[in-house]
This record gives sequence, C-alpha cells and structure tokens, in this order.
Amino acid sequence: MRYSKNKVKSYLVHVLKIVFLKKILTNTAFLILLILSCTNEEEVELPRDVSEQSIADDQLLENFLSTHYYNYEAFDNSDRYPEIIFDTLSGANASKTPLISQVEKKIIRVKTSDGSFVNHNLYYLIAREGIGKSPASVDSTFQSYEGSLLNGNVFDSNQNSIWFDLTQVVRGFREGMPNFKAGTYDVNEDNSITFKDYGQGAVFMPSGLGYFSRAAGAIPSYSPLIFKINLYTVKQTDHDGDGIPSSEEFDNDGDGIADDTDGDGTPDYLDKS
Ligand SMILES: [Ca+2]
Ligand SMILES: [Ca+2]
Ligand SMILES: [Ca+2]
Repeated sequence: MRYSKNKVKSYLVHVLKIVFLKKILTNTAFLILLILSCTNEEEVELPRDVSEQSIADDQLLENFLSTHYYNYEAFDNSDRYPEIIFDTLSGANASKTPLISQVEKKIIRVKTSDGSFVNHNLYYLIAREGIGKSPASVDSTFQSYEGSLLNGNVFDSNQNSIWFDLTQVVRGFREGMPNFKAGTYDVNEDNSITFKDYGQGAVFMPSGLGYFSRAAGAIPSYSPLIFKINLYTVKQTDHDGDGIPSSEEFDNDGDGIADDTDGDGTPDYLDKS
C-alpha cells in the first residue's frame, strides 16, 4: 500500500501532537501530585510529647477542679440518688467547696513508645461511698455513666445501665473504677431490681489516659476527659476460663499493658495455655 507524502506528513504531525499533549498531561499530573504530597506533609502533625502533654493536661484539670464545685449538699440525704452536677465557683456559689479539695489523686505510669514511663495524674471524686465490692481494674462493671469534656460538652452517656468489660475501655476509666464501691439491690414484686447504696462519683483524666492524639467521635485529640458514674454491681472476670482471675494475669509487671509471658501474641489473661 502506498501513502501520499502529505498524508504521511499530517499523520506524523498528529502523532507528535499526541506525544506532546501526553507529556503536558504527565507533567501536569506530576505537578499536582507534588503539590498534594507537599500539602499532606504540612498537614501531618507528629504526635505531641507524652510528658509535656501530661503536664499541660494536668494544669487544665487542676484549673477545672479549682474553679468548679459539685452539688454535694444534694448527697447529704442518703435516701436520694441525685446525679452529680458541676458548676463554676462564682456569684452566690463562690464560697462553695471547690472540687480540688474533695478529689483524690492517683498516679498512673504510662509506658511510651521509647520504653520510658511518664506519670499521669488521675483524679477521682467519691460523692457516695457505696457499700459493695470494688472491681479490679479488669473486672466487669454494671453501671451508668456520662462522659464529657472540660467545657461541659457531653460526648457519650448511658443513664440506664450497661455492662463494661474494663479491659475494653480507656485506661483512665479502667484505673478509675477500682476506687469506687458497688451497691446492693432490692427485688421488687415484679421481679425487677432496684439498686441502692451504690457508689457515685466521677473520674477526671488527662488525655494520656484517654484517647491522646486520636480524635474519637465528638472528642478532639488531646482532650482531658470527665466521667460521672453510678456503680451498681461488679463481677470478677476470668476471660480465658483457666481458673485464674483476670486481675491476677492481666498486668503483673505494672506497665499498664497486658502481659504476654510466652510472647505468642495473646496476652496471659486470654491465653489458656
Ligand atoms: Ca484466667
Ligand atoms: Ca504488663
Ligand atoms: Ca501469650
């Protein structure tokens, strides 16, 4: 088959145009990728220093506890089970007892990625003592709760009641619950149960005992958290059913992380063998 010179020429021009266009497109795509990756790099924030954040959060918590009180007068009558309400120490309430004078402090060691430990202050308030047992930090609890930020924004709550496996909740909640006591109950005529004499209170934790750099739902990253709780009843756990309570298997070296003595990837408290 023969082609005329002109046809060949226009064909070549056509091919060159495509090659040129492709090159431009490739270059443009490369440029866009470059811009995107630069933007991403700028947006990526390295996790903050655990130690510095612990100090910053503790200042926020202390400030909250120093400037707020709770409705402690409503807890004078032992027959009533009011919900805890926090309010600022101002105006007619300026002379109320601040929370900072009523809370207890517990120091929790947090192991960081470089293997060092950073102390974190966990505060807890006991509004009602409770007459039952205290859970171990890895037991199950039947309770109601309300979680909020220091600005009062509620991010989660269950006012009815819910079973918690304390191995599945944030560290501050897990370490906070053993400071409270459960209650007892009456069985009503219709076989329903009414809990009474149960522990009521709150835990106040730095972000290092909460979600730290992770934003979770309505919780921004690096948020200290408050949980109000009513602790109805507790149950000892033996997750792997080997006859050894989980509390005796979970964390015997005290680093806050579940022990895995045989190093098979399954922590002792879930490891039957
Ligand atoms: Ca066990
Ligand atoms: Ca451990
Ligand atoms: Ca194991």
